[in-house]
Amino acid sequence: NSPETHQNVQNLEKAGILNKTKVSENGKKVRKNWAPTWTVLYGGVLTFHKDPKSAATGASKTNQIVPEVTVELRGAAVSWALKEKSSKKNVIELKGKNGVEFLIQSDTESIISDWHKVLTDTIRQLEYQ
Ligand code: I3S
Repeated sequence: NSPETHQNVQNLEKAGILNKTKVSENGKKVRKNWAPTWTVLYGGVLTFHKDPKSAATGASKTNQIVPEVTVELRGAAVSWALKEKSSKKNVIELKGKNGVEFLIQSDTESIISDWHKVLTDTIRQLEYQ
C-alpha cells in the first residue's frame, strides 16, 4: 500500500502567496485584476485572502482569517490555462460551480506545479466521497 492509497482530502492542505485574478462571475467575463493573494487549501475548500503585506490598510490579522473569496472544490475543475488566457507563464485556470472562474499564477514553476497537483488531487478525492 503506497501512502497515496490512504490519501484523503483532509491531508490535502496547502497555503502560500499566488497571483490571482477573477475572470468570470456567474458565467460572465469580468475585467482582470491581478493581485498577490494569500491562498489557502483546507478541507476541500480553497480560500483567497488579501495579502496582508500588500493590503492598503496595512497588515491585518483579520485578512488572514476572513477570506475574500471561497471556492468549494467539489465539482470544480482545474487545468493549465491556454496561452490565449494570459500573457503570463505558469497560469492555472480554476472553474468553480456557479460560473465563477479564476486564474492563479506564480513565476516559480515548482510552486505552481505543486498547486496544480494538490488541487487536481483534491478535486479527484472529492469525486469519491
Ligand atoms: O486578458 P487581458 O484583458 O489582456 O488582461 C490584461 C488586462 O487585464 C490588463 O489590465 P487592464 O484592465 O488595465 O487592461 C492587466 O494589467 C494584464 O495583466 C492582463 O493580462 P495578463 O496577460 O497579464 O493576464
